[in-house]
Amino acid sequence: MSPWVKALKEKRPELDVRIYPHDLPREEVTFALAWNHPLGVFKEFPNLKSISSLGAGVDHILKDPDIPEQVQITRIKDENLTNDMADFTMALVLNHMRGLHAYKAAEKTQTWKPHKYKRNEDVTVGVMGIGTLGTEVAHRLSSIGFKVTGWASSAKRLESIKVYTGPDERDAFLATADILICLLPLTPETANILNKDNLLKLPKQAYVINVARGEHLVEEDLIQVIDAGHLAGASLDVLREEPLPEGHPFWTHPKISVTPHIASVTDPESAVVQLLENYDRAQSGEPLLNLVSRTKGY
Ligand code: OXD
Repeated sequence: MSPWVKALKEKRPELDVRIYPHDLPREEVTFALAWNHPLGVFKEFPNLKSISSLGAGVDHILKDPDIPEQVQITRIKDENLTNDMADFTMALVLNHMRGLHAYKAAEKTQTWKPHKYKRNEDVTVGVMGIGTLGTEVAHRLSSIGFKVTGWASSAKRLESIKVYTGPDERDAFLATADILICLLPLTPETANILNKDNLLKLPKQAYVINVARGEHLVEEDLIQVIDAGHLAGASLDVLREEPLPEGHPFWTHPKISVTPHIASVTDPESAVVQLLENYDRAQSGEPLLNLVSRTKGY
């Protein structure tokens, strides 16, 4: 049984849960849960009220042009998801700060060579995307001594963190980020934002972490900018094509680390509580939790 069905049934045994496309009376379905669904399928469900993403992102739903206008879209906001993201980005930042990749590589040649390191307070981490996840990441890094800046599409206030706003302040933000963490939602405005022009606006020897979506990054540009010596390297948890294809240059690039989209994985047991709450709200016509704006794209 899928872990989602198991978790839903444990909390609400009487709920009729079906898995697409099997045994699914199309007109009876009012509430759908989705992750990378086959595009166009939602047209088949005339009484659908709501679709919930099974993760924090909704780009995989919004890219479907055939979702009827009245269908509401929600996403998961969950303490575990948020904490896991903050833990993972801190691990990547600290790994980079102390050069652990380089020591791992040095084991191959049995080389004992200490490197100098910087202290947290001498480094600025720029967080791109100050939503639920970005806010927690920014606060956590600030709590362990980093200077932290943020960039968001609309004005945001965070205690002791300067948040730059919109396209006009993007260059100024990029210039602050010794380590850049991308946590943006994927929208037409943010796709390919990690391109050569913007990567070159980061300080020399900056480090890039992408835990948002592969489509934010122009892959060839990243390699060029690292190989030209402008960037120190990158950690990528999300890729344009997942799994990353065999033979892709990222696998063997000495300054690029790849992880298989595991920064923060939704835990069905904790997430089903809000899914069931939204299911009840959708049935009774009440406003849904964690609703997404289809125009904004997040
Ligand atoms: C998400 C993800 O959106 O895991 O939750 O990428």
